[in-house]
Amino acid sequence: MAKSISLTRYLVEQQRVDGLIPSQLRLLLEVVARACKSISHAVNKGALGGVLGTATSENVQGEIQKKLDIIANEVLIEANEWGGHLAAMASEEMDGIYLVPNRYPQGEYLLLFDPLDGSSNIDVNVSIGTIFSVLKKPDDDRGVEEGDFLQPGTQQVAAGYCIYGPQTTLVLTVGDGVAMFTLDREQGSFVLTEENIRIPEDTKEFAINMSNMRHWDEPVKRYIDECLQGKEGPRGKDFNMRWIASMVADVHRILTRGGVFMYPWDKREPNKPGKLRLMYEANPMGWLVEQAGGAATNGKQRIMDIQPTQLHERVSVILGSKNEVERVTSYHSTI
Ligand code: P6P
Repeated sequence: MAKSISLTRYLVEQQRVDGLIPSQLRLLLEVVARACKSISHAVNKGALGGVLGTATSENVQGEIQKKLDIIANEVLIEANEWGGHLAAMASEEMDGIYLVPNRYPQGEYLLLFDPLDGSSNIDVNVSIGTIFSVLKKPDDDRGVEEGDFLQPGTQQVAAGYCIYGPQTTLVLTVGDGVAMFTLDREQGSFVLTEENIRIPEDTKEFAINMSNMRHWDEPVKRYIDECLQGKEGPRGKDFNMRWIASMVADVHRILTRGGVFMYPWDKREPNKPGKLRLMYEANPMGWLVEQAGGAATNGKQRIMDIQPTQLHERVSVILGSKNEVERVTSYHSTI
């Protein structure tokens, strides 16, 4: 049996061979992975751990927080604030940025995360996950401010997610392809189980919340309608549909077997560009998908080229198999 490669060994070898992972970034990624192990443990306890259900608070998005949202956020903050690799953090669950306390050494990285994406699935035992993105802070001695986080996705130095499903799997890129690590609970370590992930450029599977159909813009309606026409329609093939309502789970499926995921702008809240968040959902997922040979746009431009103006800004998301994303995007340019 091939010798198993731990996340630690993988990162050390990436650091040694490619120099892609400076030691401080390697430390950061290992700390995030350990935090995800703790979150996985809490998630797996479910009702036995008294962690299901809602908390009494709302997050910056005005959404009622689940108990596990708050637990996951606290685990990530506590795990990362003392190591000296970070200057500050930002989370879907916190209004403003979190500066590393002065009692700890300041690092050169900024960590952004959605601590537990897919919260609506927590209480019904469906896969959820942690999404994270790493940026570098500006090279100056002044204190970090929120504006320092407002960098386009192309500036990410690492991105990934950890999915808490039948397996707990960490999926990571540092710009040299996508690797997957499955948690070996007996050893307590993440073990490399896939690397150089490639998304097929074509697909017969789309993921979208069909209940919003009447609210979509015409290009999205056209694309989905053509898929639904199947063999008899202009696509000349039948399509399958999936919607888990957990972006981490839908993206993991796409990284594993292809597909296109869409959460487009719709008329319900016309002033919002979309539902999903740019900085800690669309950018990290967009980079992972691109690193696996896929594409990620907001219907009009590459997601990772978007210049953020707000920490919690939202974006329309179309990502996955390259040829399908290009098709949907081309329909937007013909309106
Ligand atoms: P809807 C989860 O709340 C999330 O942010 C994504 O993970 C998911 O893709 C989407 O929202 C689901 O939204 O409107 O279908 O419940």
